[in-house]
Amino acid sequence: KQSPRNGRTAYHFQPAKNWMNDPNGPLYHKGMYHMFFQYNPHGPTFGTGKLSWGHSVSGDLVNWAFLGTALDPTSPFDAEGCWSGSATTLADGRPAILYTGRDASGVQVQNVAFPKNPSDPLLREWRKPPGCNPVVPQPGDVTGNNFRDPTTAWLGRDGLWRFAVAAEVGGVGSTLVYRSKDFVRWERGSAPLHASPDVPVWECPDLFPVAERGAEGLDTSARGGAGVRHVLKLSKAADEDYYVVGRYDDEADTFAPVEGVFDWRRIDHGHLFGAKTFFDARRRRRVLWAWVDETDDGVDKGWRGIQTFPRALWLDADGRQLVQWPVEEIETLRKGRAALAGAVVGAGGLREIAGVDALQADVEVVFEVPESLDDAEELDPEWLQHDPHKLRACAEKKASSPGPRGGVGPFGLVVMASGDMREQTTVFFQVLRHGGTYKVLMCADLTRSSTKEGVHKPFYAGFVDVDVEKDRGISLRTLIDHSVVESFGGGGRTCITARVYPEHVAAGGSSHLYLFNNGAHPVTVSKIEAWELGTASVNVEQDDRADP
Ligand code: DQQ
Repeated sequence: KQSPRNGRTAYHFQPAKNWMNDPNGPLYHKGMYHMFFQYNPHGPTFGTGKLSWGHSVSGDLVNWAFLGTALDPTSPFDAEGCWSGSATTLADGRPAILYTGRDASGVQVQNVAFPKNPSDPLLREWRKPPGCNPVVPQPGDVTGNNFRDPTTAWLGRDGLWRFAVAAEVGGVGSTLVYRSKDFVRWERGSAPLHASPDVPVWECPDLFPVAERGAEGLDTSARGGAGVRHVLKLSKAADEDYYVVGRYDDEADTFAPVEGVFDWRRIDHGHLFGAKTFFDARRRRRVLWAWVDETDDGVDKGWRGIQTFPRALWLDADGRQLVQWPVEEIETLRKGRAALAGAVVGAGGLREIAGVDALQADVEVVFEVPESLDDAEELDPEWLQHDPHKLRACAEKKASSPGPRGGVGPFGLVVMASGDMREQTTVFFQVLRHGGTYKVLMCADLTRSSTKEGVHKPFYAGFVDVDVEKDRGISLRTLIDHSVVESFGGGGRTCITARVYPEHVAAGGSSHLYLFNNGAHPVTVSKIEAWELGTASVNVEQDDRADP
């Protein structure tokens, strides 16, 4: 039984205490992974936003050592906060940071910082050259003081560096590009990389290349052209993270979606924010981090904010959507393994997966849908609007009435369930008929995740781009870690990240993990592997380590 960890996770990145939000400047440098993050060293709230950059290093993306803060709001050009930004490896191998400062009067500007001692592999100290900061003051046509979050820079064929930054220009949410020869003097590109008249404020942009075939990552400066596409990712203020796949032309600094329109797709159908990727040169991977905020009622537990478990990501064979998957280093944490041989879960069935600690687990399952899909329910066209409230109504209808009903699904996992099942979080699929074909809906139903009041208990849903008539197997991988449940459906095409705060867990009660099937027909589970995961060493405070 786990001692109450106050919801703290065992293997997700989080500081030992205090407030954390966006990931900043993730970087692989001289054999070490660096993670910087928006950090309030003084307490567990965003407060006035006068944030620093926390800094941790790791050899494996799993275990992390906190090095303190790399940037603090101590200069005129960041006195009100060192806000989000990115790291770039320059031509001579030295890293550089570009970040947003809120200057002494709260105006957002862009600054540069370099390692104080470039030969220190831990990059412990950074200097912000006063002579040149801000390298990009706020332009006159920016409105709403929305001018922030510079990306990792990339080199164009003309030998000039470029970075992108989110800006509200005349009320229009835009992605601007700046160019420089020396990384200090920057010129604004003539036209924005993208502009959304209907969205005034975007944040945390990311622009990165992806190979059209295979899962290997590309360096951020990889040229567009045959075999390479680019992803433009943006966080919509007070909303979610979106991306679109397109073609970036470094000649004209233009980005054109492959589908001709900005058909924004969600990075994750649960809730995360400020996602940022980096190129992991060691394993030639594109790796994504994203902030996952607390969704409890703000209770003071001394800390707030975790990051997703790092995800490798690549382009799906359809050339339009991303596939995300926990980096393989997670396997170093695998302890006890429970394997249920191919199980059949009958209509209305519930089968416990015993033998692993249900609070720190990694579960991989393949559900084979029944031969006949005749009973699949009709998809309500309103659901296509991805209206979570409609979808939630659907789930509540389903989840509340016991026993099997018509339909193919819902079938999936019950996680973090109390012994009496009064608390439970379900992650499931529902096969729905839609105009002569079938769509697969993936859901995470948190409506009964906790008996605690004041805790957000949403219902998340997204469609999974799989063709069940061609391949009856639908895969689900779920990482469980005390107060977070990260699910990857359809091999990682559809992800749902959810925070849960069950009282039975807080009280140190035992938690259970089940397969379930509330459809009308038995479902065969052709693969089920569940591992208990150990506790990683994540930013453990020295005094903690002193404990016996
Ligand atoms: N958080 C940072 C900003 C960014 C926002 C400040 C997104 O730079 O736009 O902590 O969460």
